[in-house]
Amino acid sequence: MSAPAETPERTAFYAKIDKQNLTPLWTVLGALITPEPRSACVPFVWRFDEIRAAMIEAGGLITAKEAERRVLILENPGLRGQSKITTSLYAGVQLVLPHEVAPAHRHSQSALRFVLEGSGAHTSVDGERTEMQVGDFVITPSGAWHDHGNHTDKPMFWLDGLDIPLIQFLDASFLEHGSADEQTITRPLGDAPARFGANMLPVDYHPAKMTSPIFNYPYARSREALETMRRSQEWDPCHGLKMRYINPANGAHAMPTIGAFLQLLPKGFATARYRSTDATVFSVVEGHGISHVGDTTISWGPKDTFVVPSWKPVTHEASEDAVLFSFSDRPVHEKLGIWREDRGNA
Ligand code: GTQ
Repeated sequence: MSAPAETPERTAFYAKIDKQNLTPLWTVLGALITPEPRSACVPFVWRFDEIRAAMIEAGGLITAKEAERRVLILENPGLRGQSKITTSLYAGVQLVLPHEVAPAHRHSQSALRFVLEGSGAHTSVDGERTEMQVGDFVITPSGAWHDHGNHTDKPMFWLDGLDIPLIQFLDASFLEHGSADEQTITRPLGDAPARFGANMLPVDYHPAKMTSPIFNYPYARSREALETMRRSQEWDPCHGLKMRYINPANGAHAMPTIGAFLQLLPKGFATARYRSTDATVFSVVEGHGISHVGDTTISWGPKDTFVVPSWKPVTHEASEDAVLFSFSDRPVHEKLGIWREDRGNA
């Protein structure tokens, strides 16, 4: 449906009411309410070796402390200048060099980290530290104090995913800086996984937050789960073997605004055409392959990041055993009752 034709009388009327901050719906309705999602977000891949080289250069230009967070934002080519990887989500690659600290702060935005390179650097969340390994999925809840540090002798790189654009859209951003660079540690290493990650909960535990009390989901455990499950040879045509990271207290997504997933595609597996309303960011953990996203073909390998916009049909083909981490705003769609998927004929 095209907009009604312009006539001299209509044009004059639009100009007159414009001064009253009024505008006719019928000229914009087709762009406002579309038959299906029409996103400005485009399919794209960032290669880790290129990001890494730029990050090392950034490491020579600014310290983590001066930058607060030394991050290069992965900006979607269709959304340049907006600090967005999808319409609702932000992603960046963060570098913490040996003996650096990224100082303590807290904000209303929820954050995830997915570790790309390095071993043993830490993040502290509300008084508890966790040491990070490649493939670990680490979260900082909305409102939680967090600082990052690296006591190892190697640089540490991770992918950050935050709901910055969503919180910006809602005009709900709050930020506070800590009184010291590093927050006081009040709980021993491993406390949260013991309390909440052993298929038990403290008997009188009542969740105080919508975010999972687990803040590190170690790759070793998640990977082992996939490896054990593959023996059953029960493959989903669209996803291979795909798992969802959960809040163990209620089975919901680990965070209220961002869902995260880990999937295994065995060598030679080609997924069936799939689309969903939640634009999704993928981080390749293991293996090489290609994905067709709409009309775009993306080839990928370990540590590359690629994006699938809302409602763009996607297929993945793994040329060797592949593991993909991904995150999206799916929990928001689900809570609003607007999440849709299309599994084609699968
Ligand atoms: O580590 O707290 O990539 O506050 C952007 C904003 C990371 C962080 C980002 C942040 C952080």
